[in-house]
Amino acid sequence: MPVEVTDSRLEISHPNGSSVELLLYGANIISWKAPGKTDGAIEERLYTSPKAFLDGSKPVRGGIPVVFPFFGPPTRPEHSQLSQHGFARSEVWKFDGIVSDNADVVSVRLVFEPNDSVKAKFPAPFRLFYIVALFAHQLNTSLHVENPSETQVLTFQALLHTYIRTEVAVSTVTPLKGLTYINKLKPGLPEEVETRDEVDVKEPADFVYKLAGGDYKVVGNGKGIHVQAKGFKDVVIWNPGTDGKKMSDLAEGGWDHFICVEPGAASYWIDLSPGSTWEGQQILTVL
Ligand code: TA6
Repeated sequence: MPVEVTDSRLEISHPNGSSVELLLYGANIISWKAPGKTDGAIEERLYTSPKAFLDGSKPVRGGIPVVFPFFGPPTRPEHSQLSQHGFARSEVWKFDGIVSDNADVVSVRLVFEPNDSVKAKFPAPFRLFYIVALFAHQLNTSLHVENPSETQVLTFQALLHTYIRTEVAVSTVTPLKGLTYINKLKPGLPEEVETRDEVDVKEPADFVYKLAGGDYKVVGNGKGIHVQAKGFKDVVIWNPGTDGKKMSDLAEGGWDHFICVEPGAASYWIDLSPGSTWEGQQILTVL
């Protein structure tokens, strides 16, 4: 069966053996297994901490968390009752059907409409759709934000907080040289310009690159993932390093095995006019 649906998860299988495992909680992809283009060995391409909470009690430490309606800690009064990175990653989404099922791609759609709990803390009307499309060597995830209001503008941020599995000691992200970035580890300092041809995260990193171009490669030991983004102007590069010891849901040394490459609207806000829909897409391809 290309798509197995249980009360809490979706399992998507591609004819070539690739697979995706997704929790309805947060529409959080927790696993993407795909073959390399040369050796054909099917490997896990994302990092989900072995200590991640997968029971819906806490946002998942890993995979591809969906961030909406804002990135980072709440900074606006209308978000004062919400937690870091908003609620999309910690609410239960609904399976909304299979979009395609053929030899090339198996894709599904999920939907989230505000429940009473969300409405109480975030009264603006909205609807979210999330399309997950599994190809032979590629995983596309697309977030659609609908503004059903006839009068109100919907203002939000959105980001896909992707944990790319890779060995930090030998991995880099390119191309980021020349981009302006906010160093979140040095709050209050002016923005900086990236001077490195290749960015590594051997030291803790929490960088919001602005107007980043939407085409990145994470490579280590000759293997890696091509990350393309559409609709998301920024990209966040994060790894806590040994500060990860303070995170109860990040396994010891887990920080050595991922780089978060997060296409997003992180440094700017989107104003979605009444009756409109916005889309942000991430395309992950095995190199
Ligand atoms: O995307 C980077 C970041 O904003 C970091 O500042 C760090 O907080 C990370 O997200 C993880 O956030 P979380 O709420 O999942 O612990």
